[in-house]
Amino acid sequence: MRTLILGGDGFCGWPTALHLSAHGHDVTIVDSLVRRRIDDELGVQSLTPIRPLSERLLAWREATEREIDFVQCDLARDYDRLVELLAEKNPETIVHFAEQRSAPYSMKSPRHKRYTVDNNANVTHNLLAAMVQVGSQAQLVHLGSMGVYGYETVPLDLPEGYLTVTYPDNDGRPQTREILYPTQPGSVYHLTKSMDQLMFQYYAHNDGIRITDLHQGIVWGTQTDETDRDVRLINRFDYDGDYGTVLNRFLVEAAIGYPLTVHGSGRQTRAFINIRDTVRCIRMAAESGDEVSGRPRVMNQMTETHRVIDLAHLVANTIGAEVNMVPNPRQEAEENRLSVRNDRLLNLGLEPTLLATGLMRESAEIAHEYVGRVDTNRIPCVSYWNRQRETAAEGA
Ligand code: NAD
Ligand code: USQ
Repeated sequence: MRTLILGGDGFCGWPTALHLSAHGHDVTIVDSLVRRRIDDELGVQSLTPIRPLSERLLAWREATEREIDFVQCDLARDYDRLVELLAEKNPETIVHFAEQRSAPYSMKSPRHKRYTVDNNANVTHNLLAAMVQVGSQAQLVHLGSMGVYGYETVPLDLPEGYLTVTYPDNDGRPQTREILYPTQPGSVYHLTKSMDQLMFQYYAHNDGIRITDLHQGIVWGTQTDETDRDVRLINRFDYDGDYGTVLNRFLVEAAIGYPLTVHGSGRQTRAFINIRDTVRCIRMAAESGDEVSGRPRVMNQMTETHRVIDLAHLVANTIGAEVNMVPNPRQEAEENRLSVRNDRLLNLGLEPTLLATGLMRESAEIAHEYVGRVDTNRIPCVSYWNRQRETAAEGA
């Protein structure tokens, strides 16, 4: 299968590129390398020493005799290059990871909000328009977010993308239809994922583009079977206040004896998935294809839900750490319940890697190994959802 991986130098994209290559896909990575520049902007580095992409690709060739091609392209800006690329490679699958993915980064300032919308909306729309322009028959597999559903407590298991609603027509007869589950984004980043959904709905309906939107939970862990093969293939591990996600941050905090940073009450419940399951799910999505149905296939890509405070206690009990309740920089519900359907990936063969399986220790060991690379000044989350409003109010 000819497969393009957009955003293939990132945390999810790199191990996915290797996993698909190992399973016989003919992979091309397309990436602007903007994420490495954002590390420079923020003055942070991955906990793990990630190598330049050229070195990563050489290491993969040496380890497997398999080639992965790389094209550097800003997909939000260089539309003509994207069209050329689709025509030249004629991919059967396009996996789309190429977005600014941090909620805190998206809330840092008006510039960061505007960059996130500009980048994410343009990459997705450029891709869809280019696929139509070249008559691409590829299946587009996009990485969306569980967060588009919002984190209100609702008395149902979150369905996979669509909600069946019943309403009375003008004659009072009950009618039923399926609608996209109403979005309730909790950050500008999550807002862009909600916008993506509408673009997918439109292009699937109007142009018959085949789309699978994977609503993914928070990814934890770092290594996969493929990235483990050579130290030069090591995956990114973000721990800083902008890009570090909660469980990976707790593991690094525990490794350096930094009190675990639980935001607010800690009673926020979120969905999680291990990076090893991420790469498998994407392969299952790519290889199961999708009928041209005129609407996107949505699958919830998560394996378990946890409250933040329970994760903190789990890390404290397993690895040893102090738990600190810090003021919540975000505007989010103090508490929510969350229950999610994930039948579609289970039916495709997903065997969930749960926290209970002990893999947390593997991540903790990596955190220990690279502890010398941690900059503790970069741990606090200093992106405030409402700081500007508060500052304006204080000044008024
Ligand atoms: P990441 O920041 O590590 O990787 C994103 C990659 O996309 C980077 O290599 C970056 O350089 C590239 N990119 C961004 N804008 C681009 C552009 N305009 N042109 C070309 N390349 C561009 O992020 P990640 O953690 O790997 O996330 C990948 C996708 O998965 C994102 O869309 C994210 O929303 C989704 N996702 C991630 C998580 C998670 O916990 N990491 C959870 C759910 C969903
Ligand atoms: N949190 C803490 N302490 C921390 C960091 C986070 O208590 O040190 C809390 C947050 O306040 C939030 C929860 O943990 O309640 C999750 O935060 P997160 O940073 O781990 O995850 P989030 O911002 O939701 O974003 C991440 C990815 C994003 C993806 C999303 C999936 O960065 O790309 O879309 O997870 S989901 O959350 O399901 O929408």
